[in-house]
Amino acid sequence: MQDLKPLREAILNGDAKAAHDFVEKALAAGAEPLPLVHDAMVPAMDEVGRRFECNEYFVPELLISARAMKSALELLRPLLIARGAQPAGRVVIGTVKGDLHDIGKNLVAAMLEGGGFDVVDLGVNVSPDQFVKAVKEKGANIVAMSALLTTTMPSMKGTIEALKQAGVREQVKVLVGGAPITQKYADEIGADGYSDNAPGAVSLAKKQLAAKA
Ligand code: B1M
Repeated sequence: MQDLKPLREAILNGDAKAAHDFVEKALAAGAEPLPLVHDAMVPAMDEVGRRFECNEYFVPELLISARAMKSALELLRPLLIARGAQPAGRVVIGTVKGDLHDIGKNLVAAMLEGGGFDVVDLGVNVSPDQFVKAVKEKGANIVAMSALLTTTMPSMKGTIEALKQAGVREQVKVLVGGAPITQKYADEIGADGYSDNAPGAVSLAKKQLAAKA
């Protein structure tokens, strides 16, 4: 069994090139993709999340670790799909209508991917109808919305209403986040969960799906 410590370290240190090179060489030497993900990369991202929660890591460290994870995953994704690996769930994510802030949303999307989720990123300025359409087309079981402006927060409520009207509200767990969002607001609009950070969003998504099963 290959020593996976350098891959774990590369992700913890946010070294995208080292992570990518390690995976490339490991695959060329005949390594199976799944253990690389499950035994090194996902635990490394879990550790990144833990360090973030105890203020050892901050947003810049999250961003570079997520980028390293992404660059290694790009090599692995087609192989995992070909081997029929089941994603943890399928998430449709976007920044709500009227809002163009995407740094936090991108971080959440990358961390969710790192956590084994299949992520459909709709980008920014996403209308309630676009969320509904994506849920139907992609068969998502999680909708994750981000808002950074107090003026765009109501679009989260609008999206939940649109999901209800389209008859798909029960199919999905709705998770919300972004600087002005609070647990109180999430409760008021009928969301299933709220997180104030990206690693927390991954734990929340896992918890919500486990509760649904
Ligand atoms: Co704007 N902006 N901005 N801005 N901007 C804020 C948000 C603001 C607080 C600045 C301020 O006034 N102090 C303010 C909002 C005030 C308010 O609504 N009360 C503001 C404003 C007013 C505006 C404009 C209106 C300015 C103007 O044009 N007059 C305009 C609006 C444009 C629009 O969206 N329609 C605007 C524009 C911009 C830029 C384009 C210049 C740029 C965005 C670039 C980009 O995103 N590509 C920008 C930026 C960079 C900011 C600040 C400085 C930083 C935001 C950021 O990226 N934070 C911001 C001030 C601030 O927040 N300190 C500000 C880092 C990021 C990692 O954190 O996004 O909070 P965050 O994400 C976190 C968590 O919130 C959580 O996890 C992430 C990682 O831990 N999270 C989720 C986020 N989404 C989640 C979803 C989940 C779960 C967790 O789902 C489950």
